[in-house]
Amino acid sequence: DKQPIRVVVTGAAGQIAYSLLYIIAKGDVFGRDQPLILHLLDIPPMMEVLEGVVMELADCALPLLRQVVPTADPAVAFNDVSAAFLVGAMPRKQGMERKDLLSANVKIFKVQGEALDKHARKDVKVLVVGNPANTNAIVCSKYAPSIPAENFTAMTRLDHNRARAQIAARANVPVPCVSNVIIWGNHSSTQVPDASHAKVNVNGKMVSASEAVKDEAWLRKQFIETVQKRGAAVIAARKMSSAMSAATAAADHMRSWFLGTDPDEFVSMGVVSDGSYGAPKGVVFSFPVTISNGQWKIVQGLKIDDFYLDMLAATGKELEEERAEAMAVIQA
Ligand code: NAX
Repeated sequence: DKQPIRVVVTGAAGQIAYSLLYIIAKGDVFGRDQPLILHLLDIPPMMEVLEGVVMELADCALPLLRQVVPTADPAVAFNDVSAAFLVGAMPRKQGMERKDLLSANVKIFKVQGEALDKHARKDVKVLVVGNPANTNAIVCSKYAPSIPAENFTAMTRLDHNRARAQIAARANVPVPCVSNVIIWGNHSSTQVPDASHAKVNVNGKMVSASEAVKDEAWLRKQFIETVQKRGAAVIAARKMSSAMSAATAAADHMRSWFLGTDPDEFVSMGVVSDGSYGAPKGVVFSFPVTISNGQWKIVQGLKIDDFYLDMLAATGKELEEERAEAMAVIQA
């Protein structure tokens, strides 16, 4: 029998966590034979709500879930964890300036970075979901110098899954038939959804997205805009932001990282940039990656059509600006 691993979810009383905790606890992320101890972090005013979540987890009677630790103390939450889903963040409130939002989040991710540094396993895999996810991941990593920078990643898997779903619907194939879409850059409206390297299985034959969709104009315009604006469209309809799909994507991201990608498959992940494809070095930039033995690798040698190059530069520039703003808050 495997020993249980400790997994922390922050923002555990929130709406993404409400879907995510069940997906993790039933074994869909770390494997059906991997027992788990779940650490749930939220802020003190949310402890009563969190108690309700703990009751529901118990009532699911899940065989792999060995213990649940609800807490408002980062030292307890991050103790000995192998995986961290950093979902909790300061949401943008009405009248709040971008700068205020950034400085609130710098504080949160500084505290959590320090707690990871002190208390987590040195091989902890960290996924930042809370926005601005890419920049929060840099801040967190900066305050956890004893943990490799490669272990801090940001979520663009939701955008990746949205892109697959759009192409599958357009090509009239089931969504598992679509792979190798790419989300480049920031998890923001400047992200670059790129289907030019995608593979689509149409009746058993592997073809490009262009061949499957037969509408190049759609791939270069509506497809890109729909994926970029999907979060806003969900808010407009639901009056709340994406939660079920965000939770599913967070689970997909961590499962790929722990268990690896399929042969010939790549997925999108915000990772520390080494300058590949002209992205600025040191920012957390979404790239296509393959994963084996728990290590991600940026896919090299893809030919990037000129059409996407300006967009790649713009999203990289936005990430550099965000990083500069975060560093200014840190130094202030
Ligand atoms: P909710 O507001 O429902 O939940 C957030 C929870 O985080 C709350 O319970 C809050 O008390 C808690 N929290 C706040 N500060 C905390 C701290 N310092 N430590 C621990 N917990 C803290 O938001 P939800 O809809 O669950 O979204 C969470 C975050 O995900 C937001 O920042 C949101 O912008 C971001 N998203 C990121 C996505 C991505 O693709 N990267 C997509 C979905 C989502 O919009």
